[in-house]
This record gives sequence, structure tokens and C-alpha cells, in this order.
Amino acid sequence: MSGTGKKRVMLIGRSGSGKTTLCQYLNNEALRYRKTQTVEIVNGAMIDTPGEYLERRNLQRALLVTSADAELIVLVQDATEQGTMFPPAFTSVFAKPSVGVVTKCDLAPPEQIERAKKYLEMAGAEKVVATSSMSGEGMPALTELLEG
Ligand SMILES: Nc1nc2c(ncn2[C@@H]2O[C@H](COP(=O)(O)OP(=O)(O)OP(=O)(O)O)[C@@H](O)[C@H]2O)c(=O)[nH]1
Ligand SMILES: [Mg+2]
Repeated sequence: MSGTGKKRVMLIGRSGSGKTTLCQYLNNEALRYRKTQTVEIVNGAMIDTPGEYLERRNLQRALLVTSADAELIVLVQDATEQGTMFPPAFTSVFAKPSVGVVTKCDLAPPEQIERAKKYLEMAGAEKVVATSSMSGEGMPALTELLEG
């Protein structure tokens, strides 16, 4: 557990979906691009993972092992992405509570945001919020989800 009393959450999503940027936003850090090379614990409260862990079958096991330390699984889906890396019922292997976060809503029209929400629901996310790390939209709702 972190000092702030938040649940330890683990972010999963394809490379470039905005996981690290989301961590930076939620931790009130300056947003700066840095490719995630390995599993990183951010402020003791968030587990940031590289997109490759989701994209490459032979690395997916590492996600499962890492999830042992997480209390909440957070699936991250870029609103502008046409497809999804999350297969239906993806979250079931983790046997933990899970939520979904749509990112980059500042770049996407409403129908793309809706499509992204559907992907996350189909993947097994119990609740889904639409956010932007640029405009800050959806962030109060996300903070509530992560604390609740
Ligand atoms: N417009 C916009 N750009 C975003 C948003 N979130 C992230 N980005 C941009 O998307 C790019 C990738 O973001 P990252 O946070 O590094 O993505 P990641 O999921 O951590 O990627 P990996 O570390 O490769 O797994 C960066 O250039 C970010 O600035 C957003 O909400 N809106
Ligand atoms: Mg990253």
C-alpha cells in the first residue's frame, strides 16, 4: 500500500496507449515521454508495465506474475485505436477487480470513445472511464475509481 492510502493498481495496455502519461498525470508530475522498458513501481502505488508485455504472447505470463502485487487491474485503451489488444474476458485470468480507462479522449470523436469503452467492457472491466491526460477530462472520476 502507498502512503496515500490508495490501492496498488497495475496498468496494462498496448505500447503508446498512454499508461505512463496517466501515471505522471495522477502523480502530478510533468508529462514527458519516456518509453517504459520494464515493470516500474511508481510512488509505491502504481505498477506501470511496458506495452510489449501485452503485445507479445511470450511476455503475457510476466503480466500475470506481476499482478500478484496488485489490488486492482487497470486496462488502458487508446480511444483512437481502431482495434484492441484485449481479447474478450481478458481480465478473468487475473482473478482481481478490474477497471478500464479510455485515454486520449481529446483526440477522439464520441463514437471512437464509445467503441473503446465497449472493448474494455468486453475484456471484463467492471467500470470504465474516459479520460485525457492533456485536457484532464475524466480524471476526477478515475481518481474516485482508483480510491473506491
Ligand atoms: N493527445 C494525447 N496524447 C496522449 C495522451 N496520453 C498519452 N499521450 C501521448 O501518447 C504517447 C505515448 O504515451 P505513453 O504514456 O508513453 O504510453 P505507454 O502506454 O506508457 O507506452 P509504453 O511505455 O510503450 O508501453 C506520448 O507521446 C504521450 O504524450 C492523451 O490523453 N492525449
Ligand atoms: Mg510507458
